[in-house]
Amino acid sequence: MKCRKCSRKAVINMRQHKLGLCKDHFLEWVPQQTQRFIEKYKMFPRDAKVLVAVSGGKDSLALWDILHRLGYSADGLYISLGIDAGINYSGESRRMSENFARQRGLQLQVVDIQQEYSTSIPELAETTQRGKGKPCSVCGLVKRHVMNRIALESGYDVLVTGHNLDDEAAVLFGNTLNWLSGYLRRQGPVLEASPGLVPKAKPLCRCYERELAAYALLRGIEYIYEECPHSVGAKTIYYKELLNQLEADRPSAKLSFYLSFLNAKKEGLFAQQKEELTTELNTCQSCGQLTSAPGTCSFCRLIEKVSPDA
Ligand code: Q46
Ligand code: ZN
Ligand code: ZN
Repeated sequence: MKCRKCSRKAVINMRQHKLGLCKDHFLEWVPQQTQRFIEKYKMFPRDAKVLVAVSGGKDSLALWDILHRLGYSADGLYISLGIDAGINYSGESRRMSENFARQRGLQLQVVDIQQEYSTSIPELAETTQRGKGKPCSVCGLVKRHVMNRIALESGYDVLVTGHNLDDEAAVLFGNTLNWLSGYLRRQGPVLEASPGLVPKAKPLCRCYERELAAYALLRGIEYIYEECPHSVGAKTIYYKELLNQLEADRPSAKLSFYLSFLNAKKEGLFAQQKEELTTELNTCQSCGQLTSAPGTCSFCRLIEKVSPDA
């Protein structure tokens, strides 16, 4: 197959776009596409101070690389969760993130949960029983809290994450199967700012995972190949497999599923649903972030359970 733009040999055939590209044109095309989506979904302006949530995996490092190449002021935030599970997952992913930043002269902030809060995600999950031993529920809560805290403290305009189309389509599939209208209403490329919360954006939400893996490889980005060991058995992985089967028979099925959803939302699906009341917000007595709970926020209550003196 030949490159659509220069007739050299294509390194990637993207059946979903009916497009084959050579290495140089593919590495040009991915950032161009990302820039197009940033503008189309009004994610953030050219001069925004951007904080990239970095996990050491291909998607978040590719996103940081792309934003850097596009000329954005983008710093990284890595949260060390204390997950080992026999493969030193947190240690390795931190090393990949730090190497990436060092090699490119980029700023990376590291928040080590063990150091800051004298606990780890597995310990929090075990002690609090939240999520019945599965740490993903506490992990999500901790990450959201820390990301928002750092973004607010350091004056970032937007927090971006490396969620790709496969992630978004799988989450959408799960939300639709169960008609979780509250989640469906909030799902999208942008989560706008609300009192006490920095806006969030997903600039790669229309990029296939396969395209990002190819981008990372061709750009020579070193990343951690292993997924978090706790993701094994997650429903989203099962949904991804199902959607991959569908995509194999019908190229671009994932993309049209996601785009049709965004269009339906734009045309007013869920418009009747009332916004959750956000007026009753209190300042957490412990950390100062805004919370709908009286007294302390759910993050601080979680930490208090394992280290009452923290
Ligand atoms: S890091 Fe955390 Fe994920 Fe690992 S413990 Fe679950 S939520 S799977 S994105
Ligand atoms: Zn070419
Ligand atoms: Zn708090």
